[in-house]
Amino acid sequence: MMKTRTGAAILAFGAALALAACGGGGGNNNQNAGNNPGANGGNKGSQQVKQMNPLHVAHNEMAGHSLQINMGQQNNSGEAGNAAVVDENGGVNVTIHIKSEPKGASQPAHIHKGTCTKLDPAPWKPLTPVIDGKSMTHLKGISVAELKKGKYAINVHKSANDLKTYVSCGDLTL
Ligand SMILES: [Cu+2]
Repeated sequence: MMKTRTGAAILAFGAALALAACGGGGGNNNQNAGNNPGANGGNKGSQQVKQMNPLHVAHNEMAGHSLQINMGQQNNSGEAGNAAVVDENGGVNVTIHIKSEPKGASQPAHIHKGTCTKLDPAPWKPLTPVIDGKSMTHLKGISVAELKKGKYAINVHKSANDLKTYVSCGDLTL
């Protein structure tokens, strides 16, 4: 019973994050609509079903269909926050929320191999640049299970012109 509740709480947290991110602004909504028309309604429905169904909750807990990630500031940027990676439609949705991003900035973000303390400098997968502290990306053909088998980190760079300066990073696995 305890385990089921924990799973449900994590799922609910993920869903809340996703909903908060989707409702964050016209830009995000437009992006979603462009990539996958009508997907929003379907996603909400299926997430609700998963929360209600104990079998799905138990499955989520065992297979680990989502990762919650702490994003830590780097180089005194103050840009700390969190990120989530959630299995969705044959891929993963990656959402990033960081605070204290400079106004008007568009900061490149990627998944890199390695860890925040020992990062492969070559980006492994590009993510949507972080603007107003937010980024949402759907990556096809990747699963949370696959990510958990390796070492990966999400990092955010100061700007397209200053990729060498990292401002935020979070390890996908501990
Ligand atoms: Cu990067």
